[in-house]
Amino acid sequence: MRENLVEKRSKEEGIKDNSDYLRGTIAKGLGDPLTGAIAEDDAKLLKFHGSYQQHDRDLEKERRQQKLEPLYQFMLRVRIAGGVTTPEQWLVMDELADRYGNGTLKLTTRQSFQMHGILKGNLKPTIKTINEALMTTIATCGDVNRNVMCNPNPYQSKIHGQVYGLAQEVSDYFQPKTKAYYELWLDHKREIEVPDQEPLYKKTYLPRKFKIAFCIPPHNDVDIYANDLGFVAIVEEGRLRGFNVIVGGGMGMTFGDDSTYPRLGTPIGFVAPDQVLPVAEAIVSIQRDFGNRVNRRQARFKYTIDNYGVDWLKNELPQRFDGKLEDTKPFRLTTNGDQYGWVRGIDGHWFHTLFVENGRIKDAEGHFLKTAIRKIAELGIGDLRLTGNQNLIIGSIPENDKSKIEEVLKEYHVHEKKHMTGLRLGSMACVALNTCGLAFAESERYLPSLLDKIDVLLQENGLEDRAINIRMTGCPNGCARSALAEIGFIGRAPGRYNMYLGASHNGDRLNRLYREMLSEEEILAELAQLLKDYAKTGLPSEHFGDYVIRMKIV
Ligand code: SRM
Ligand code: SF4
Repeated sequence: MRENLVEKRSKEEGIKDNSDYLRGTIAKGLGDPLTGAIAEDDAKLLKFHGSYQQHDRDLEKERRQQKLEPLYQFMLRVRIAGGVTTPEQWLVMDELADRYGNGTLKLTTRQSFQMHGILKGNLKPTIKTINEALMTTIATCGDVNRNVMCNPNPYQSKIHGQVYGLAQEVSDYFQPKTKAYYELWLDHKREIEVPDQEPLYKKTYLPRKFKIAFCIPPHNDVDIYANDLGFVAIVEEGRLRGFNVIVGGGMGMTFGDDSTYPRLGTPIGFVAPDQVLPVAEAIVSIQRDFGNRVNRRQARFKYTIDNYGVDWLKNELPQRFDGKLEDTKPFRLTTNGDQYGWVRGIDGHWFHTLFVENGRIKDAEGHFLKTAIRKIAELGIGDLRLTGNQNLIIGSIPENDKSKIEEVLKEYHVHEKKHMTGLRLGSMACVALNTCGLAFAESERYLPSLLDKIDVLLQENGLEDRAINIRMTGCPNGCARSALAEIGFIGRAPGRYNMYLGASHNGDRLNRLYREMLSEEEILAELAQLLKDYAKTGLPSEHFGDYVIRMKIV
């Protein structure tokens, strides 16, 4: 049976197998001056190094008319476990975005940085500089474990520090061991006498991407149920007892293919803190050995679990994990959004969560966010923390320096909470056009203007302060986790969206399809009625997602 599967395995499996531990012919392609691109197979391997080959989709037609190849450029993703960066690291990213990127930074839904628009010849100096600043791009993409998420705001308790430490440990542990990355980007000499080894991943790595997150109830700002593997901290009498283990979450689907679907993670038990790494390794190895290597659309861990069954997983686990999986412990999540404004941490330092529209750090007319954060980083105090909702926390600020931060934000007109509706503060959009090759419709560039119009409806109905999560993606891959939005939009075609309603406000229930292929006018007409009814018949503290379920609207 497995013999046959090897013969039928997907093209990507062959590419990984023959890549000499992720080297392929990337080095040769980078040096080819005749094209801005690299070879197709190498572009797949490049993902493991943290970069996607893209082209500017806005310029597609024009370039074709001019008989030029597409304007090839590269996106780089930078890995920071738990999203915590120093001011010095921020300044490096800020400068690189201007020097080699498109002058902006994207804070992603997994607490990473993305830079867009890097030309082939600039990839190496960019990656090198990132590494010199003690950050890395390795394994931010590709069939490996990705950036490990963790609640970045330590205001609640000491537990945050402990959990963050574990997230870092897990993130480091699951990085690939190949030396290809260091040779290609950091000029390390290849040591032929010390052959590469991937004790965990082996030569073909994982069947598909793998995502791990940690959350500390009651906050679910990492969307724990959207991950292949989630750890929910269980705190008793102020002490970290351990973690509930949740497996098989994922958001992606393909239109017209019912065998693909978003899936919430399933809790399978509880482990002590020192069992996190061993249980994670066992689970990753199960996915390595049983994940589908024939059909990439069925290769995520969620399908492995649904294919073999949760009971099978629980039986397989003890064969690879010596520790004890106890019964899942009760926990309560309240929200998957961020809490904005200043809060004081247990060490007396201050943390300011700032809304960053769709995670894009840029200067725009009347709103100089990029400059403001650079000025804050130049003060050299505290740290800068990326949240899983594409926002930024200006963290660890001593009491005496708080006013300095406020002055900079004011000077550069950075929007403050009071100017925004609860809906906008709960909004997220994926990148989509012009860089994402998979986008069917606009997302990041469109959602703000749609929200301007929805804001009017909210004001008409006195709902401007209600916290409602709204998320948009330009295709059904779900990068902004739109399946977990109380109001979700997924792009179908330019200017057309499917509308989904009814996810819970805390990220533990998926939404459902409400209408298909809506234009903006149709979206606003639907929302005008829904919001009017919600204002009239919604219960005082009832979340919009719960309301549409109670009223059987979906
Ligand atoms: Fe994603 C592919 C952007 C978080 C599910 N994602 C992509 C690519 C690389 C497009 C591509 O393959 O060519 C997008 C790059 C666009 C660009 O121009 O930058 C892209 N994904 C993003 C980011 C930047 C969205 C954002 O606006 O913040 C997020 C980067 C996270 C990070 O720092 O690592 C991002 N992607 C997610 C998430 C959310 C999460 O992980 O919590 C998901 C849903 C969860 C999941 O994995 O199930 C997600 N991205 C996908 C998928 C669908 C995977 C699937 O199982 O079907 C793809 C397509 C694929 O893998 O084939 C994809
Ligand atoms: Fe691109 Fe689709 Fe992800 Fe949006 S959801 S970034 S359109 S892959």
